[in-house]
Amino acid sequence: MPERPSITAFFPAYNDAGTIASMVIAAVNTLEELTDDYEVIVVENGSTDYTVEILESLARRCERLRVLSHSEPLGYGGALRVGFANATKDLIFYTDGDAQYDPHELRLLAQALRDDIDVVNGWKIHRNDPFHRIIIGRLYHHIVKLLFDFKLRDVDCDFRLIRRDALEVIDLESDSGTICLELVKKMQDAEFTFAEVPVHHYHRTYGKSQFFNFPRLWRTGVQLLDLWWKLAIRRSHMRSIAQRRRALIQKRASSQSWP
Ligand SMILES: Nc1nc2c(ncn2[C@@H]2O[C@H](COP(=O)(O)OP(=O)(O)O)[C@@H](O)[C@H]2O)c(=O)[nH]1
Ligand SMILES: [Mg+2]
Repeated sequence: MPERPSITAFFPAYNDAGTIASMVIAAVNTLEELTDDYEVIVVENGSTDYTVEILESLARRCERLRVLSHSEPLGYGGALRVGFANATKDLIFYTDGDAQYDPHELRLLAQALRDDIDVVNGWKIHRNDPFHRIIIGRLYHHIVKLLFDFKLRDVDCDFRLIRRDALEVIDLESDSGTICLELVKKMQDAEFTFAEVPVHHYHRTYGKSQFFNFPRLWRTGVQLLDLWWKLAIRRSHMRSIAQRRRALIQKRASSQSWP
């Protein structure tokens, strides 16, 4: 891997008009410090505020920005899958378009990416969400840790830097927020190495959470059990992971630029 690897930064955005412009600009400024070869992608679908207008205006001014607008509902998982599929650089960084994380802290992720690390995952120093959400979030954390045997400190932290070749070893299927569990579980099962760095988490200053309402909580519970059945019990994903991981190890070993 070159000393300054190329980076794709992407954000899922749904009704994030109040935050998405600053996210893109903060990402561009940080990427310019870290690499000469980067792109920024925003995956938007069906926003009813002025997100699309802001993004179109930004894209006219910033040639490195690609806006992928979809009219069909993607869901959070669908939006992440579109971002991953369209990323073209060696490293992929993503975080949410609602500015609850700060793209400047991509620097911290990049510093922690040693040659033997495949994923650098943030962990929230202090979660800035409403009190009831913090309590339910803690409960969720312990339940999923037990169900999926997660080694990571904060699986739910959507602030990650991932090597694209490692990501290509796994297939992601989730359409909803459970995609984070699927991503981390499959990367863990593929024996990729993780580093973890503390990152700040901020109050949502604009719009409202797509996840946190009670019908959704129920649906998330059902999706969680479905994922647990597939990934922790049936484990049919392991066959393709093992084959593709072997191929990746060979590819990395034969690649001259790989240390
Ligand atoms: N494109 C797209 N983005 C989404 C969708 N659902 C959520 N997002 C974005 O993903 C980010 C995280 O969603 P949010 O509702 O804040 O989740 P929370 O942080 O867990 O409360 C936000 O920036 C949302 O705009 C979706 O269906 N499509
Ligand atoms: Mg949020």
